[in-house]
Amino acid sequence: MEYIKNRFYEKASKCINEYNKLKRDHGDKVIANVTIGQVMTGMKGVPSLITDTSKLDPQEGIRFRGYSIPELREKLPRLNPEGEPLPEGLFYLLLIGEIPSQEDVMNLSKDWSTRSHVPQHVYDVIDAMPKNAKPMTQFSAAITAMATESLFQKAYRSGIGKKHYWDFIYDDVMNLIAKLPRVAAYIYRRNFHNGDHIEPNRKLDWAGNLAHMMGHDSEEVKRLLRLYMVIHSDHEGGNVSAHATHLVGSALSNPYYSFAAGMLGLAGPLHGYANQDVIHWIFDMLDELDTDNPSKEQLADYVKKTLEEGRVIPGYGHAVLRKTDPRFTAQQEFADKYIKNDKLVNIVNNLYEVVPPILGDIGKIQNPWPNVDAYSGALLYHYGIKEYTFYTVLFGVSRALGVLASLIMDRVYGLPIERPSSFELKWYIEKATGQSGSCI
Ligand code: CMX
Repeated sequence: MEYIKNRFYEKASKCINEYNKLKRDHGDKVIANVTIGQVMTGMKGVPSLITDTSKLDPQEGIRFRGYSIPELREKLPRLNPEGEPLPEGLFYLLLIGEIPSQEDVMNLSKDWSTRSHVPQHVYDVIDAMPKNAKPMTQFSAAITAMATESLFQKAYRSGIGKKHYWDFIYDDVMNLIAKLPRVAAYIYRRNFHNGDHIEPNRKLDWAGNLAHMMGHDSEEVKRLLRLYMVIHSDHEGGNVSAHATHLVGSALSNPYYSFAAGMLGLAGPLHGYANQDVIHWIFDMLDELDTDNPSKEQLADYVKKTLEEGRVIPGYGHAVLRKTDPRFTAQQEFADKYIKNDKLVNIVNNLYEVVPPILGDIGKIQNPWPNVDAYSGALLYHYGIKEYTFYTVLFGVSRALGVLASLIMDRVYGLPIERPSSFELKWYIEKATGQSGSCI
């Protein structure tokens, strides 16, 4: 599928010139000051990364190469007029910056299908782990084990020059993305369906095949997973999974290592683990209240109790967003259209009314509104994917599209190894007050 690679490089080579010119002519230009507060709140708002694939506006939410989620649902190619856009099209957009034609998307889908073979030793690595190893433990180990396939690693050892790195990274990325549904489905069937594995159907698209290999072959699940894979793919460069992938890639670690690092970050409760935590937290609540249909008053009391225990409300809040996440809204619209009278979906909708005012009243929480993770579990659960410890793996499969498209761009630009400065606490205290602190 060389024509996609060629089309990508034709566009990307213009960016290299602009990158080099900016570095050469404007390297001394000051673009921001950094406050102590920013250092102490996770470097929020410090411009320090180049990410072209998507941009997150605090009020409006994510735009992928300039397109909002509603625009993408309208413009990206799909298999039928009623369906959701194909993630292949979203990846093409992230990589090349153009809405692809139907033919481009079908070609990419075929390309990924031909690259999707997973070597036996990867399955052996998964099978060597105890069944109670968390799905994300198995997923990240499998991705690391696939590094034996890295073309970039081999080419680097053979002495290729820096300007050719992107070429091998590109093929590693395509191969890795192509294999992820098989790996994810393998873990799912191993853990939850007695290792009764299902072979891929080469005629299906990337997300459709994932649904098929998981054993959820209905059109409804395929449609849901296509939407899911599109909306979870990218959230600009500073989130933990994107930043970790980019950071590890800056050491020229191969894409398998880089992405495995990103997945280990996604597995954290403040990031992608929140999608399973939401369902876990709701089920704990239903157990405690001994009902499957809690009133809004009961929900409010349970939210307050969770906060009093010093815990976070999973699925709510965001480091950048200051409004309801449009990824939440896209899933709510999907539920409104296709799902009637589902108890879990109703609870998630009621929580949307109950939680924000309670979080808002606390004062310190910057964003009381729901994020993507507040809704996704209820949809998966409705369609029979009830094994919620697996949900973060699905997030991970999707996240590959964004962070790995960016990784190719990183090597196109030839970005250097990343190395911000660190100082002792007392250095900051001295900067702020002129006095030295008493900390060790
Ligand atoms: N429930 C309770 N407290 C919350 C909260 C929530 N949902 N969101 C933020 N807070 C608290 C923070 O823990 C912090 O408390 P301390 O000052 O005591 O440490 C305070 O409010 C200020 O935090 P913030 O500036 O509003 O938010 P951060 O940028 O620090 O954190 C996030 C953002 C997402 C980690 C946080 O909102 C959170 O923990 N949410 C719940 C977990 C979750 O849904 N994560 C998924 C995010 C989306 C994704 O990456 O998948």
